[in-house]
Amino acid sequence: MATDKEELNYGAANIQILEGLEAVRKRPGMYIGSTSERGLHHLVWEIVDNSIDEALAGFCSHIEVEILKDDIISVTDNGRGMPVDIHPKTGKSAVDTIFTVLHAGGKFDGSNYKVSGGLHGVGASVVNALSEWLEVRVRRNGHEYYEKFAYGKSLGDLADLGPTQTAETGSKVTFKADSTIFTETTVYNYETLRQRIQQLAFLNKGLRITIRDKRQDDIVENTYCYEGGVIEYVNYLNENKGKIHDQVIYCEQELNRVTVEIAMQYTDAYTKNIYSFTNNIHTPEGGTHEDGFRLALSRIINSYAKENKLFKNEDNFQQEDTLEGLTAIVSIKHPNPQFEGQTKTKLGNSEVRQITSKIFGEAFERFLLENPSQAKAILEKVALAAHARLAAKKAREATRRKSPLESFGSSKLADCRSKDAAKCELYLVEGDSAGGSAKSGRNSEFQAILPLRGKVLNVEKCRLDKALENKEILSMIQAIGTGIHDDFNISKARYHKIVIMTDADVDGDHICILLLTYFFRFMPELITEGYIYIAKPPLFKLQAGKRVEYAYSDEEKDMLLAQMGERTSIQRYKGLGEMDASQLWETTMDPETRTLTRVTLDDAIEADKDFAMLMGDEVDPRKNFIKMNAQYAKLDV
Ligand code: 28G
Repeated sequence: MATDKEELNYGAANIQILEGLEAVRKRPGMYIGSTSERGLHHLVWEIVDNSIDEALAGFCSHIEVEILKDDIISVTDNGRGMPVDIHPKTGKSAVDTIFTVLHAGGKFDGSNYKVSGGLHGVGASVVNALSEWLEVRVRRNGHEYYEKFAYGKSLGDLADLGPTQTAETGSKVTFKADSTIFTETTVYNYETLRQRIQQLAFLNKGLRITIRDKRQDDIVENTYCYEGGVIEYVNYLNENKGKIHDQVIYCEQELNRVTVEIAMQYTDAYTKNIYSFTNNIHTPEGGTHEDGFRLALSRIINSYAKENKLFKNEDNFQQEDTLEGLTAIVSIKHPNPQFEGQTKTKLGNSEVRQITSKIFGEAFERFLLENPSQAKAILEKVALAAHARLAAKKAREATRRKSPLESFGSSKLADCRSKDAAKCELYLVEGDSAGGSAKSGRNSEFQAILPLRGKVLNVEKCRLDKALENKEILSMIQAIGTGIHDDFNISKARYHKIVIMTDADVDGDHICILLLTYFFRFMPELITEGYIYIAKPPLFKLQAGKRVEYAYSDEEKDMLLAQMGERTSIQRYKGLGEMDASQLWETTMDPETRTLTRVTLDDAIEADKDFAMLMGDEVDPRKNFIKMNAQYAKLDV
């Protein structure tokens, strides 16, 4: 029995705890970034991160993530099981503390147990606070334990359900997101979860992770486990690319409590793909780990070239020469990472530059010495890149000299009247005929139209200097006004919305991917700053008497058809060109009624792989992709 005084203290502690989680419910965005679809998925990562930490501690080899009917998420791991012992002060179990105290078990408790952790890394209590209900089961000490919560509040102390049949240990968390918080959607996207889970499997070698979708009767699932970790990640990214050398270069080492793991391989592409991670978090803005890697890479290549007397005209390779065609994964684990930058995805810890540079530099130097033929191939690639750099510089200077105004004469741009970039929109339209409809249908105050003819140049397969000889690309650069590549300056953008508008068919998709490739390669900030959009033209027009409706998907068509009755006529739009100016305005361009999808860099890695597959030299996967999509297009009819 508790004394009165203890009762009082216990109550006080409880009130504080409630206040903590109330704060989360009041301002969820502060804890999980947003309450959009993205925030919803964030809940899953907060829970999965705890399982990953248990794996990093060396006690968990398998994690299972299930989406159950009603969009309930269940995460299971075979770790030691969350501790169940009672905390002497609060009188509560450790499980209870993990789920009801803000930041419990996180990086805030001074221990170094927690290494993993999403961008927000706020822990299980935040998920609990934002769930209609959450259930936890722990297997430990030969017993199973259970506790349930609603809106973050315990519905009863941790219960001992008695002995288990097997000696297996682990944790299982099941929760349903609170739909009054996640008002946009509570529906999980399998592909989003699958991609990140595959990435987590690549980043944590040997860890097996399963994702299973049980929302439909036919269950969908994927299991990932990579013994080679980041080496297999590089193999996967380079699958459809021409390799300059066979072996993926690899190092893994710990120094001053920082673990550095790097895998890299050169391809015959002209672009670089360096993906860096800190504690499994993607750091697209780079930081000291990436800097250290790049520094060591160019330092070692230059000293190798010097020692082997490989320099001809040049006396030095620049860093960018050593990056051309490179695919690299830089993954570090740090007990106390400092994130900086616009989106807090840039690693700031200064000591990491040295550590990464030293670990990678030694390994890479050794690789070059031990593998002379692969070293030769790499050095030749770098030398070629250096020569191309000079040619590209000349070409770039040529575009810069032309101001947008003097070159509009040759381009087909129909500009808008407003000069307020924040209000202006540029529509990139497939084909002259759709371009014509768009020009007559638009609101010319703030909407500009640039018709693009034919297939936009494939930038994956050429260097910058070639890309700049392409008329379509030139008129796009000139219209947008930012310059490109190293000369890029977002503040010069003449439009804050750039909308890709192509036919809803395979060719249209292809042109859209080509344009995205182009932006991804040469103007990535336009994507990261959220300037790039994809327009969604309707697939069907339904008419019953005077009532006209547009459907943007098959489901929508079926729904409308059921509403409008038997005698509805259906027109399937095969292309934008079939719409007249007013239809195009109403369905695809009118800010009041249109649907635009904002392009994000979130899936840049996936997208880049798709690009490589679509554009690369290996024809078969490309054919398959197009066939697959052609099939979908057929099924749509
Ligand atoms: C299923 C979904 C999510 C987890 C564990 C295991 C331990 C633990 C979790 O400890 C944190 C640890 C000591 C300060 C640790 C068990 C040590 C011994 C654990 C999970 C922080 C709490 N035995 N498994 N937490 N302490 N799985 N999966 O949440 O240092 S959380």
